[in-house]
Amino acid sequence: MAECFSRFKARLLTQPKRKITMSKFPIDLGAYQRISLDPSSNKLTAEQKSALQANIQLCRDAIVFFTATGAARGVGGHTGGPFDTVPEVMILDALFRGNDDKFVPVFFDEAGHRVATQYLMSTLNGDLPTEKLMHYREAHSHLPGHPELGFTPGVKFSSGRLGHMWPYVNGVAMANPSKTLFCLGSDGSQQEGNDAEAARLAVAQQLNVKLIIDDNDVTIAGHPSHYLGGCSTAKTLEGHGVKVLEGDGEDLDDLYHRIVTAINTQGPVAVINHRPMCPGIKGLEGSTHGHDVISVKLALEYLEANGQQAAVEHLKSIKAPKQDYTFLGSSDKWDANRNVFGDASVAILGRLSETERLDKVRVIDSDLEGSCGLKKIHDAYPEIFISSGIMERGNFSAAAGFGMEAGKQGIFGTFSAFLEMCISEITMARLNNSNVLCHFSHSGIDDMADNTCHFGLNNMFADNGLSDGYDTNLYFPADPNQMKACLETIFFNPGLRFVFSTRSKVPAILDSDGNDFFGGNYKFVSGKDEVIREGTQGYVVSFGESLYRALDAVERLKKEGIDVGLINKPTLNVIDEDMLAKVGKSPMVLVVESFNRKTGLGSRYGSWLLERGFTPKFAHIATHKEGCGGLWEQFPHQGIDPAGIMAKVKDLLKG
Ligand SMILES: Cc1ncc(C[n+]2csc(CCOP(=O)(O)OP(=O)(O)O)c2C)c(N)n1
Repeated sequence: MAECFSRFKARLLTQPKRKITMSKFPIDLGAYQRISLDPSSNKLTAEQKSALQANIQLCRDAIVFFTATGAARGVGGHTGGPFDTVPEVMILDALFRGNDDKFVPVFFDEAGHRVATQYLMSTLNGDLPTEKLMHYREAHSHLPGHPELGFTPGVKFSSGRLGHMWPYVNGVAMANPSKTLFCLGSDGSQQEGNDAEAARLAVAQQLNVKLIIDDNDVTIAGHPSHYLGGCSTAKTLEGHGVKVLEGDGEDLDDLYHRIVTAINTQGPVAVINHRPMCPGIKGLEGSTHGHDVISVKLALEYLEANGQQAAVEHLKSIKAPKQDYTFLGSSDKWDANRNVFGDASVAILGRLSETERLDKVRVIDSDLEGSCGLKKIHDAYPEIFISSGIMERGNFSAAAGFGMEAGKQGIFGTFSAFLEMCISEITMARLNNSNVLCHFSHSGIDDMADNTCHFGLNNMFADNGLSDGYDTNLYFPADPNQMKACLETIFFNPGLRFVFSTRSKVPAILDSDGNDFFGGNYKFVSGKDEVIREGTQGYVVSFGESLYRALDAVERLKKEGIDVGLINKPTLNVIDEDMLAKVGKSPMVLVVESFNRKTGLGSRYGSWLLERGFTPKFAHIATHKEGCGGLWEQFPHQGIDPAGIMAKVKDLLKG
């Protein structure tokens, strides 16, 4: 860590300090008061307090403004979390100043979605040009939805998966035994089991880690006090032996007093700050909507009320970019498969009697019901739905336990990125012959301004059992019609079933006559691949949201006289021997996917061909590098858009 910090210092020294230019950023960040605070004094003077209050107002205005540029561009983001924690960040910044020997001066944050804090502080520290803030979450701006070390000037750590930072900071504390460290936390991140482990280690080792927890009783899908009734962050931490200092996060004197008390107390201390989400923002205070990016409308009202007219004008001038490419071979009807999963499940469950549903099915959410389609089931059949916390491992296992008996089904859903967290639980569920239908939305990289830590790349890890094990099937339907058909076939099958979808919408795939490929009497057959287009010069093999892009490439190649075909492989992990032979005997095979190039379909498809003696020209293109932020821009960035696919096919045919 020491080396890591000296690398940063070196970078800061070698980079010319950029002067904060106020010409473009419409809020005068030059007004920020660089005060120092001495932790040996536990009371703020009137001057210190008024400087802090001014800084808090300035930074809250700035956060509302520049996160709202994300709303205006359609790239989303988060306003409430970073807005809430401004008072504690301002105090820490003043404590860090002039106390290098006492602190590791990093605003480690468990809740990586509060990345606006990091960008703002990088700007105030002179590492990031101020006007860059107005490109928050924009593609190629290097300001992605979560902090990425080495990617954004001034950002000093990577974060974004809740409950992953405190355990890490414990280690940083071990590496810096003479210093005090801070870890910004939240009532959401504290729900992860990892934090319970981190608490025990910090207490046992008396690590000098100070947790500064924003307990605003808001996460994405609801209020923890409602859906996790009986749980208290403070009591949980006390139970682990952590000293807890609870109070009102908006009471500056008390907040300061508790922070310095924590500093002056040896060992781990949690400073728990109660406040409503988005205090003082009309229309958002106390609301779960405050978790997301503020709407442009509310931001304009807030900024106007605070006299930030120039910011208002700038916000009004932003136009959202649009993708205007026309994809050949697919319809102009687009839909979000993550919601289609919910609709199709509701339709299927509607065929059961209420008693049967209650007896046979349980759906367990992990605070993402609105994002991954489970909300549809919640709304239709609340009696079988459990709103649970941000506890993917435990929730998956609960779903698996419910599905232990033949004929019963656990249903589980979250983002694909967090499938990586559940691998061990998946193994144990398999060894217990569990029946679980999992929906992992936000797979791959499409529309992922959240960027690299939220990419759903390692989904093939779900198929981690032995060949003689209980059934595990992985499905990635290519369009809404196929999603519905897939669920009709597999919904009540025994074993573990993983269904993937993307954050983005997908168009309906068409046949050569322009009809819905998966419409009419189409029936989904588990384990069967499908010829989308025939070809004589070889095949592109693809699935999910990459299929319509590959189809566009194939159609365009055909127009150029290159006759390649397209195969859809909706059951990702099961070999369709007939199709493999057909493809294997052709001159060329290119696997196209948004999964990790190291662990995706392409990483095994070549072995499957070779094992059977097939030796076509072979390549696989997939996600292979850190994301670029933004939305659809992620595909060309990884070279898996139609242009990238066409270029690779031509390359292969040449070689
Ligand atoms: C391991 C993990 N699970 C789920 C998510 C998705 N997620 C992002 S923020 C969030 C809710 C966070 O609530 P909290 O940390 O209290 O933040 P606040 O709403 O106060 O901003 C969830 C579920 C995630 N980032 N990481």
